[in-house]
Amino acid sequence: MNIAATADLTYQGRSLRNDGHPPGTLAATAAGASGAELRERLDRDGYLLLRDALPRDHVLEAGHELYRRLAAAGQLHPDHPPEDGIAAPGLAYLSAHDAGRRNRPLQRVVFGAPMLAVFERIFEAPVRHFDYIWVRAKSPGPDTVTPPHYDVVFMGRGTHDLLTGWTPLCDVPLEMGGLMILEGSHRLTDVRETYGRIDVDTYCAGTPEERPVVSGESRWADRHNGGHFTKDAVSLPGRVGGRWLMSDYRAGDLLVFTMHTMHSAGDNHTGRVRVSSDTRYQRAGEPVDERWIGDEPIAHGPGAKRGLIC
Ligand SMILES: O=C(O)CCC(=O)C(=O)O
Repeated sequence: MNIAATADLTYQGRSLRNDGHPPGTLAATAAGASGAELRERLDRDGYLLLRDALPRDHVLEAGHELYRRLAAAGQLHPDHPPEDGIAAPGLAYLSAHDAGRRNRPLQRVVFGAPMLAVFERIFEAPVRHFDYIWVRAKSPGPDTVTPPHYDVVFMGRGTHDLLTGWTPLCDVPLEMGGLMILEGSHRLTDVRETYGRIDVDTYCAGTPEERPVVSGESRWADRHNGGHFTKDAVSLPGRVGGRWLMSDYRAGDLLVFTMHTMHSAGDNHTGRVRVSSDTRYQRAGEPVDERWIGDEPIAHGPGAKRGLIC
């Protein structure tokens, strides 16, 4: 099925309607499907789109809380209620990395029983989540795309049997630039064996220009393209095959995908800020990537950097 011709779909201003590889639609799986069915679909497609998997009122409340924080920081339009999420005039870029901290409404959604139940069904085991919550607030315009990447390059120091839960915290029509997945990308062996083996927090020890920290001032020289496979989502299907698969999302939907599922997000063509979170889940008994655990996860900070002989 092809995406409606009317939806405005661009990535940094360029059309995503690549003639040879027109975008397609993400296929939904019943949220109540058995663990076996969920695992089979995940293995086949590299993702699960579960409609109405989470309590919509809790999800909307989490989104409203984010909007209130953005409004308090002057990033929303002062003439509208914060809960409408209307961007402030001229708003180009938003940083919301701290907005997941001390945020009870959001924690109730991403660490609460309905979410954990989904992952327990998939893993058929008790699960744990990473403590770090990635919050995204995407302003209108071409400046806040998410370039194509695998998540494993950012969080691959524990088990790779780890899943991402991408949670829209507002309704996200296609033209708002919600998450899109590259069809079949979890089966791209060459990409998995090369790019997929990167750890973004490594550097070549012994080369002074790549020392991660000098006198407290970060001099980190990124040798990994920010962890992105490419900055160009438009031509990627032509390079490696597949189509960008996308969808409208409603608050309450959940998109689950593997560490080796290529994903990206395009431009937001609405006047509203797109709010979402992404969080990670694994079997409780398996090794965990310590960068994302605890009250103050070290994340990609100096403590995460590892020197390699290269
Ligand atoms: O929401 C986005 O634009 C990016 C999300 C993402 O990269 C992820 O879920 O891993």
